[in-house]
Formats: sequence, C-alpha cells, structure tokens
Amino acid sequence: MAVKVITVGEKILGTNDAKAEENKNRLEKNGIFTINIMSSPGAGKTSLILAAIKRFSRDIRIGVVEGDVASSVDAEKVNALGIPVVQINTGGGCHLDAFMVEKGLNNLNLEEIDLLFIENVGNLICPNAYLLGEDIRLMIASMPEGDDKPYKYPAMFADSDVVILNKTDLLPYLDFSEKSFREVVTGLNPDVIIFPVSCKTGSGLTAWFTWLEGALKAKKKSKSDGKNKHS
Ligand SMILES: Nc1nc2c(ncn2[C@@H]2O[C@H](COP(=O)(O)OP(=O)(O)O)[C@@H](O)[C@H]2O)c(=O)[nH]1
Ligand SMILES: [Mg+2]
Ligand SMILES: [Zn+2]
Repeated sequence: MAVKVITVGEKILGTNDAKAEENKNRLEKNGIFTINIMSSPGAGKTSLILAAIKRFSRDIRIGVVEGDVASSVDAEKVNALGIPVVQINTGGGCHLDAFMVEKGLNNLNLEEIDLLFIENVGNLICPNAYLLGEDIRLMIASMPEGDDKPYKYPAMFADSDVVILNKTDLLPYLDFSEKSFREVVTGLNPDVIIFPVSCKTGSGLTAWFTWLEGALKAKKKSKSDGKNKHS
C-alpha cells in the first residue's frame, strides 16, 4: 500500500500543550506506549525504529509516525516491513508539534497499535520544547557527532528519559570519550538511562530492547490495574 503523506503548517507553542494532553489521553485510551524519538539528522532514528520492528513485530503491534521536512523515504522503509506508518511533512518546520501528531494519529488505526514510534524530524535545538503526547522522550546521540554535544545542546539531553548513544562501531576511528559524555549527560539529567548501541552491528541493542519490554509490561499492568479499579 502507498504511504500516506500529510503536509502541515506550524502552530504556536502556547496551544501545543493542551493538544499534547489530548493526544496523550487518546493514546492512553488505546493502551499505546508512545516514544518520541529526537536527534540530529542522521544519528540513527530510522535505524533504531527498523531494528525494533525486526525484533518485536511478531509479538507487539507497532505503528510509526514519521516526521520529516520533506520526502517519505523513511516511511517507505517502515511500510516495506508491513508496519502501519504515516508520513508528516513539515514543509520546512524543524520539529513536530502536537497538532501535526494529531493529524498523524487520525490516519492510523489506533486500536491495532501497542507501541508507537514518533520520528521527530531531526535537530537538537527545539523539539524538546514541544510535547506531543508521548510516554517517553528518547534522544539519540551518535559518536561521530562528538562527545561535547551535551554541552552545546543541554536542553535536549536534560528533557530526555532515555539517551541512546549510537554508532559505537565507529569508536576506533573517533576521539570520543564515553566517560566524559556520560558525566555531562548525567550531570544535566541524573535520572537518564543511557544505552550505548550500534544499530549497524546490533551491539548493545539487547539491553535497550529489554528495557523497552519492561516499560511496555509496566504500561500494560497500569492499564489493567486502572480498569480493575473502575470496574
Ligand atoms: N556505522 C554506523 N552507521 C549507522 C548506525 N546507525 C545508523 N547508521 C547509518 O547512519 C545513517 C543515518 O541513519 P538513519 O537511521 O537514517 O538516521 P536518522 O536520520 O536519524 O533517521 C545511515 O546511513 C545509517 O545506515 C550505526 O550504528 N553505525
Ligand atoms: Mg530518519
Ligand atoms: Zn523547531
């Protein structure tokens, strides 16, 4: 099936949070665990999503909202694996907002999704300022970007629940200190969980998948506890 592409304009920040809350309630009602994936362009958002699809799609119903300035190349890759996906084109906008995500949700069958990935355009400056309705915010930093990025873009690291440090396979070619990276990131965000991985070799992905499985189970449990309370 062809990928659905929606072109959207940007809304002002003030009204975003109310719409994000609406999205969150809608996603909650459908028992969907939602991950907002942020990073610079090329850090590995699509690669991480595709790896999770390959690992989990037999057991877990996955859906994807792809946000890009233009094109549907990432959505085509997800679509090729038979996963429901909708492409949002921001037409120049450098982040997704809750209104754009709502349009995406309108084009997915939410009753048939347990885990939703939102790929959030690609920049380290502003996406953290826009709630979308997600359960967790995941930031990908890749080793070739350098270990000083948390100094330069502190808000992105401070506002994330999980940091994936990708492209560890390239370490032999780089001057990257994981120790220094960790120190700065945990200084900004003491509760953050950091997973060093390589989407290329698969190294480190098991730890991330195990964490994700745990989060999905906890979500399911809180949903069934909530149901029992109200019955
Ligand atoms: N060496 C290496 N390359 C990677 C890794 N993960 C992704 N890439 C490559 O980095 C480029 C950008 O990846 P992509 O997932 O499209 O990044 P996105 O723009 O954040 O979605 C592609 O050429 C990927 O094949 C990795 O762990 N190691
Ligand atoms: Mg991508
Ligand atoms: Zn922006």
